[in-house]
Amino acid sequence: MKGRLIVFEGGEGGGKTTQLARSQQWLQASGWLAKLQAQGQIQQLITTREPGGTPIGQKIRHLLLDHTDSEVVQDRTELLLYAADRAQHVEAFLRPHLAAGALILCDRYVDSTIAYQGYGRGLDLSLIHQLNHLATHGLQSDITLWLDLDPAIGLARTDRRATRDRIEQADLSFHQRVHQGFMTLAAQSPERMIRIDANQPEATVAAQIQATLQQFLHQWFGAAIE
Ligand code: T5A
Repeated sequence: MKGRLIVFEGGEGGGKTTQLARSQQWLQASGWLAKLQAQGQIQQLITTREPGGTPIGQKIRHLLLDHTDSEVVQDRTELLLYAADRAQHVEAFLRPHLAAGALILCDRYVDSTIAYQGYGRGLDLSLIHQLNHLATHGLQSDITLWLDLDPAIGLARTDRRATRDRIEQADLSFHQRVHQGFMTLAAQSPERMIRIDANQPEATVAAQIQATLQQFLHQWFGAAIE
């Protein structure tokens, strides 16, 4: 049994968390999950996120996002903390579950570091690629769904919340550079990174994602499902 890793990516307020939950519900309600399990193709469906997919990662997440001290988190510190969170997540969570045959829905992965710390903060991209490799030991997603939304719209959505985390507080130009980063990544690897138009009603976005997932599930397990 070989698990699969499906990653949801995008800028702030793009709807990843909402759509990841909807995809989980759809996989259960549509019967796909039950079929794959009955055929011995998939062991279980699990969801996770970065940062914060492990107990150690939760502590790192707190340092990264809920940091309220007056001390400024330096850009390279931020980069190393995201890499440390990922190293723990990959070894302690993703790899064992994939080896056991899980279908994993993951909120953010390596592309976020390239977009936020590389394009957003302006840190050296080749250094980030090396760090991503160190943290993942080469573990790549099977597909990445990029929820593409104008950063101004995404930030307006997160503005409705009572508080904004440290990265959401960065100015619009930072988030525009992050968006540029995701656009570049999607253009470089269109077969791995699928663009989803996130500037539509929630149900329309969900339908687009379901159609994409359906296509990949057929590709991966098709013969056994027909
Ligand atoms: N980060 C992360 C890095 O800098 N480097 C890294 O390597 C990694 C891994 C993570 C932060 O860390 C940064 C990126 C982030 O800044 P987080 O709390 O996980 O922090 O934050 P986000 O992933 O950005 O989560 P958000 O909740 O801000 O955005 P989502 O998940 O994309 O959006 P969601 O689903 O919560 O929706 C936001 C709001 O919009 C509404 C929802 O109801 C919600 O109110 N909404 C819609 N409204 C209208 N139309 C739609 N289609 C809508 N879909 C959702």
